[in-house]
Amino acid sequence: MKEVSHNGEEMDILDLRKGEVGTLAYFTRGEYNIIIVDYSSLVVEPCLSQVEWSPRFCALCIAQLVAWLEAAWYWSKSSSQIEKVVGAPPEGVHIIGYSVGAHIAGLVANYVGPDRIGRITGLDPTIIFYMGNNRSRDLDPSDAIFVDVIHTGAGVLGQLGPNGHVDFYVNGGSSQPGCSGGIYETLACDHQKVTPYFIESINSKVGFWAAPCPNLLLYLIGWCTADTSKYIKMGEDVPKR
Ligand SMILES: [Ca+2]
Repeated sequence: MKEVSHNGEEMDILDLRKGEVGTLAYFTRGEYNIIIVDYSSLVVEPCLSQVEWSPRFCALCIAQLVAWLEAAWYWSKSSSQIEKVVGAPPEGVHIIGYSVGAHIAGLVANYVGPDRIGRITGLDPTIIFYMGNNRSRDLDPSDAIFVDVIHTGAGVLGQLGPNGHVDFYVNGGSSQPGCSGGIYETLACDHQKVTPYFIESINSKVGFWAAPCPNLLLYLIGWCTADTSKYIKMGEDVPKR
């Protein structure tokens, strides 16, 4: 069960259109139940003041959906009248959120019951509205059994992190190749690049291989080399431990 949360803004990669691109990628891979959460009506530009409360509202609605799926799952398992199990337990749910949506995925944890969400994938969690040490306000490792995060605009439009059990910093995490133009366009491009990276990881035959690095400085000066045995895949097929 995949749930995709997105801003719904035309400029954002994981808008409804891109959510559909991701959905098609999954369907090429296999059978999934995918639910796209569109909360664009809660954050209509330029009135971004709603962002103070709308992520919590959206997270509450997603938590209700998770509870409904769990109830349906228990009911169908115990019913002699139902041949096929429907719904899903919380540990079978994978929430994927981009930018503000990454934090919404984390906020869902504040409203679900004792059974935690199976997996949350945070795509460059935004820095704009979530700063501070109160991790109930943003995405952190306690929000799901497994939290993986990809950073492409870290420290600029995205949070520095770490936000998950594993955090990937693509090309150092802050600046991506192919992003140029004015300062705003470049920064937005870095932030948005995360979604095509993740979508490509769903069906990539070669995968995005990542190596551990102690810090950004060592990476930048080229001193970050790791044994190939320590490489892991980023994205959909990230190892869950
Ligand atoms: Ca949290």
